[in-house]
Amino acid sequence: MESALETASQNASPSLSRLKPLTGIKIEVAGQPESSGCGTTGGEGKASCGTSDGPDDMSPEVWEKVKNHPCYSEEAHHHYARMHVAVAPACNIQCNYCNRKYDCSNESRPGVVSQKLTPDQAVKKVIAVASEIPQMTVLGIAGPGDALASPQKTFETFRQLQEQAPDIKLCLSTNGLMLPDFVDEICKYNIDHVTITINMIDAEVGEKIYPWIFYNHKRYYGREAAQILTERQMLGLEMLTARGVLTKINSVLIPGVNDKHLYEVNRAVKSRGAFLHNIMPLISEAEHGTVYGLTGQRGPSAQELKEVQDACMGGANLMRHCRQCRADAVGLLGEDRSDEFTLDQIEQMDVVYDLEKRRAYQENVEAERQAQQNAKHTALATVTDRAEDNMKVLVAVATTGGGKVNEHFGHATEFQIHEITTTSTTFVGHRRVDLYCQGGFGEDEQLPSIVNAINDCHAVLVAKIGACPREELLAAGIEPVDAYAHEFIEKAALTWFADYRARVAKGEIVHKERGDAAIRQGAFMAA
Ligand code: CLF
Ligand code: SF4
Repeated sequence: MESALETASQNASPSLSRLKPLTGIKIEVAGQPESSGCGTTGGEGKASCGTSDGPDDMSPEVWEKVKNHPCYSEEAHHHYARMHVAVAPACNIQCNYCNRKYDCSNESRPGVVSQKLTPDQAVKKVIAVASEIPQMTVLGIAGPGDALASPQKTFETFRQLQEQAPDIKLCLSTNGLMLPDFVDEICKYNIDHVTITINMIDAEVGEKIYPWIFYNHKRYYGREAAQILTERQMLGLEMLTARGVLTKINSVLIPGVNDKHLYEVNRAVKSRGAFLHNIMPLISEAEHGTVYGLTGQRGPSAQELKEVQDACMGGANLMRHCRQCRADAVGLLGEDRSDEFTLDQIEQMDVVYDLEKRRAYQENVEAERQAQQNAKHTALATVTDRAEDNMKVLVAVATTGGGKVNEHFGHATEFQIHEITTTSTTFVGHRRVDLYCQGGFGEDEQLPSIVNAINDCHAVLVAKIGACPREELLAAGIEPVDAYAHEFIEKAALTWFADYRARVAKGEIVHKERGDAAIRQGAFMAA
């Protein structure tokens, strides 16, 4: 194993045989074609990717890779789960947003220490989770350090899983420094999804993010370190593209450091065949003890994040549904079931890896997914108001899934945000919030933080809402709407917007621009 890793290829051609980029998820109103998500034929000007309503606009090979990957398909993330195993503790670079006591900020929310696993323990855990959660389709290694700084542990885990759980997709996340050395190894184990965190392509920007790297038995500092890192990242990306591996680029948006620069990053990674670009907000709370946290470097507001994402439209397609999950996360994106699968609990489990049962379950998921898509299209066809004007607003939506407005305001731990025009709805992200309803009672202390998180929205669509939060939301200028409970989100949003514009036209209300919203870090999630 060691020798194979040490002789990992430097020979793969970096020439570009690019995958076609993906389309976004702009949903058009009745009578107009619905632009389906992660296609391979477009993407220009599309708002979001990591999605698809169907395989029609991409090659069968690409569709096969993305259709049940919750990060590469926005639509799939409602149906399929991923898990991470924390087998890679070491790192070979220092990011100013990282404190080694915590999970890797590149792919995880800092603040929670992982239970580090050996490859054998990790494989056992994956098999146990796959048996309990048959919709778990992807296994990722995303730290808590860098997956390729501990290559033996990383690839031994993948090797065993390829043998024991052949239907699980393998996914790897790396800072990219050692990537060119391991492209052969990545292909050998059919790891066909690789994330590279690329925060800059200019060493002058990079030296503000990376104080040092450790490369070829030597420590490099400042601009020289950043220059080596960016060259290695670009080479690794090109090599993966040439080998047909799907790549996603994660970028941490650091206001005042790389916010103006990420557009160039987007274009550079697109030209090298990146499949998706995931621009994530910096998390930099002082208690994490990171350089940025301690020096007061702030993260972006919701609108700052959206502005950078919007500016990047037309380049590499954007992922907007990332939850910055932990390096040992288990479950659907946005939920974390890792507590159910500690090593002690796994020891007690009667684990059987039943491939047929998993397949049968996933066939049912696909049937349900298709039924939801069909029902959504039918519902959208009934929206008839297609007046053309330039008005557009954001709405927050409380949902438990199924593409419907079906969550009570008080039970929501996050809201989906959609941008609505008269003719389209576009998913623009999630906002995490503090749970309002705790122990059966509304918690008024939480309300200001919820208002802050959706303060740029004109309305919040919910299945139900109590009198108290309703009044406070109205006072804050956000309209609580429960008239469309259990309707499809797009139809509900468009119908509400038609009604809103009618009320504005009649002079019943005055349309005003909304302000900015805060990105909530470390919100209270437990019910
Ligand atoms: Fe994990 Fe990352 Fe693979 Fe997904 S996460 S290694 S690509 S399986 Fe996904 Fe989590 Fe965002 Fe990462 S939501 S932090 S993008
Ligand atoms: Fe931390 Fe990940 Fe950066 Fe390494 S690559 S310093 S583990 S955030």
